[in-house]
Amino acid sequence: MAIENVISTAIVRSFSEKLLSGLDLDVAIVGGGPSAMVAARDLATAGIKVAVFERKLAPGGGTWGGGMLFNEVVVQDDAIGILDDFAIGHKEIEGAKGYHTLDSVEMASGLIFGAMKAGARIFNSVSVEDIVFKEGKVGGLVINWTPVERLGMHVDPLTVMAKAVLDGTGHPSEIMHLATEKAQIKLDTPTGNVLGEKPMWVDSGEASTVENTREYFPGLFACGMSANNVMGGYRMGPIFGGMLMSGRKAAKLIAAKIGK
Ligand code: 48H
Repeated sequence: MAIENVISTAIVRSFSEKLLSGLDLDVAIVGGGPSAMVAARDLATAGIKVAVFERKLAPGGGTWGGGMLFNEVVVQDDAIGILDDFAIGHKEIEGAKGYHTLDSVEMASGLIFGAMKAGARIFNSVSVEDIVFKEGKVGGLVINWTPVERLGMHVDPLTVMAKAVLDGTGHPSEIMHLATEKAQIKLDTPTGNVLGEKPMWVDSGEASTVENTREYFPGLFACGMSANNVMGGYRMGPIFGGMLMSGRKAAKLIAAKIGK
């Protein structure tokens, strides 16, 4: 076989195997931001079959850009253990004990690498356009290539079945909106709907991100900014400890729910 064919055949075969093994999951995570990456790593470490579906070419969500494109972020003491689990470096801020700066590119790449090395699969350039809602239960995701979505091409999607779905889509809580608007699901919130994110209040937002990380409908969980948006928490800017701790909490809750 010509080397040109060897390369193409190997890629098609290898990707097909990966995709086939990703069609039936324990946990399907939507979005590859920092909270999702921690959840993916922890779930995979616990032997749970998990895959992340990320719309963009590069997973990592809002991590890369730091604060206003200064590629540094801040993480507080409570979440330093999670950075250490991923071997991501950090240094304490002079005069602000308990708060650390770190390079946002190291954080994004470290989270992605750590999740993959633990055994999580990441499907990039894949957009989740719908959920599977069968006999009153959330059963999985409906996926398509992002370029198909962006170009508005009339191409039917594929489905991924999962015991649990984690909405890690960040500020827009896309999966929760699909759930309420298309499946008419009543979420476990005061109104049954997404309450909507509030303005900036750093310490409140950090705490509520973790608090709001939970199951909102049987089999449907939210983490990170998505969880905060669902429950009307405050935003917090470029501090990421809450996101990391939210991912860890989501993994614990989901593992307990699916009995692993
Ligand atoms: C596939 C999708 C879809 C879809 C969205 O926003 P993220 O970085 O996620 P979090 O919640 O872990 O982190 C939030 C943090 O980055 C942030 O924005 C902070 C701290 N803001 C504070 C403030 O004050 O503004 O990533 C979400 C990811 C992105 O990569 C999207 O592309 C992806 O989800 N995504 N992927 N299918 N339907 N929707």
